[in-house]
Amino acid sequence: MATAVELAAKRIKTLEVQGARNVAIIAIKAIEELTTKSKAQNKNKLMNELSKARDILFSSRETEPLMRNVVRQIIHEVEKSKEKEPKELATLVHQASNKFLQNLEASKKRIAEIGSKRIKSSSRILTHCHSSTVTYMFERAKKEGKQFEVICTETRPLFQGRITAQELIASDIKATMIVDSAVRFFMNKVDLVMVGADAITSEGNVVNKIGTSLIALAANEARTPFYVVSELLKFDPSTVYGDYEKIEERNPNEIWSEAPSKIEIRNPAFDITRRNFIHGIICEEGIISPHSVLEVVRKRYPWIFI
Ligand code: RUB
Repeated sequence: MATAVELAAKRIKTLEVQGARNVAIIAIKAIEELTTKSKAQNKNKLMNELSKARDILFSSRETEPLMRNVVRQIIHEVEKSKEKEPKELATLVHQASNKFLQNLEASKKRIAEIGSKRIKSSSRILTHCHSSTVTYMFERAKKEGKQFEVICTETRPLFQGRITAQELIASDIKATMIVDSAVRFFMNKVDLVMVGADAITSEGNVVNKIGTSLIALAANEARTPFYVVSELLKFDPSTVYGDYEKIEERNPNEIWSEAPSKIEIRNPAFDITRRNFIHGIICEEGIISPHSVLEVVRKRYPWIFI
């Protein structure tokens, strides 16, 4: 029978659970379940189980630094603890997981509070893909009584834009769906672009759903402000030490399932938007310049660099 960790990894891989926050949350819960159900007799055995779980979760999707940061930190806390009893260590994991879940929730609220100030009643905003952080911010602005409008891209090949559109109409926010290639057509008709993030690099570049960088170029050309709405825990510390953020390449079937065999299909899931095209990163520390991101992360989350 599949373990909680294997099940979580499968749900992440198949995109049943998507978006960096949701991926991190399900991974945290799976690690917690593993330790509470573990039959490990000693700390060494528990550590083995945890490192296997980490490998399974990390290989489910490549471009998920938020998940990696929190899972790594929870395991690190177990490792450095003087406690030897697996039961006590499970309690420690439970506490650490809860702390992370609460922090993620608090960041989401703070980001919504800050970001919604950039949304006016008359605003028309373009977004791409489905970011739970972005839609939560829109819901907050709506609750504040603002009558704005959101243009959602379909987000081929897997149409996550439909999830965004459905969530928006459920919150009574006016939503318009467009194909991805219509972005330039609408760029002069929107006041702002607001997108989520999967990863933030040490240079302040942002990795998000494929197509985001093209949208940023179009926004730049049309002089439309382009904001990234994201927790700072999506920062990837390995980029400080020279690594490039890995870009997940998905199954070609998602693009064309019955394609002629001679055609090569490429299906990168994410792309990189250069910091020069980003007006600001709306995060739990405020609206910051992408240039200052490393400094802000060092202050707020020093443990991320372990
Ligand atoms: C989702 C995506 C989202 C970010 C941010 O891609 O690119 O914009 O993950 O989402 P996928 P959130 O559907 O391939 O996971 O704000 O929810 O973390």
